Amino acid sequence: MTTLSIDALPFAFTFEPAKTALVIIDMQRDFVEAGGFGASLGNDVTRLTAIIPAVAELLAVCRKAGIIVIHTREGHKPDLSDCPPAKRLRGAPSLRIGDPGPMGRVLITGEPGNDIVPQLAPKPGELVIDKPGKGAFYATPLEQVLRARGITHLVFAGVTTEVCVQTTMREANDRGYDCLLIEEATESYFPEFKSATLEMLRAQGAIVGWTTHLADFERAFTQP
Ligand code: TIU
Repeated sequence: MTTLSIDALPFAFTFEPAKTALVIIDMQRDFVEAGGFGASLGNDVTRLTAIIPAVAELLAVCRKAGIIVIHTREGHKPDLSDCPPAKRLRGAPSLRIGDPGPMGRVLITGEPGNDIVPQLAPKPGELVIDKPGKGAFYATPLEQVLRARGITHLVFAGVTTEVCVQTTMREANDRGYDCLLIEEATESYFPEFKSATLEMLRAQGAIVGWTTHLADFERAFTQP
């Protein structure tokens, strides 16, 4: 049994790689490319596109270490039966969920925009969880999958920090998982929301979880 310790905030994050999963949240074209759902809400997607190399590096480290990799995708069925009208009708986006856009129907499973970006494409054997909500535990088999594999610790990356990443970390925390978020591998359309989220997650003695830097995470695997 190997136990590793990572320099993290608010204190060291200790975990067994064999009982740990990497969860990459919603690194989909719909959020990180122009013409998708994120852009339709009025956001500048360039901040999110910029983290793809860091997420790819984290993914490579975890794959090499044999850590289970789980990818999530936010999206809805083509008939929108799993999309609450409150979600589709809220606000005044340039395109609503299900409308045809430059990358196919917005936020619909199976459409080009719903794909994970090619740089982070899942490998055979990696789990892909399609989710209708912001949290990856809501209306998905994620908890069952983690329990079946004996996972106790989760490493998080993806977008957006304060929406789907934070929601999923809170859901995971309430289910008893120790959660670590990699700072360079997550991003928000709003820099101030990212920094506030990092602070609130780790405040009060890791009330929701831990944060660390990609370099510190990598060091744990290279140190003798
Ligand atoms: N809008 C926004 O910041 N995020 C989302 O709608 N979904 C995710 O965070 N994946």
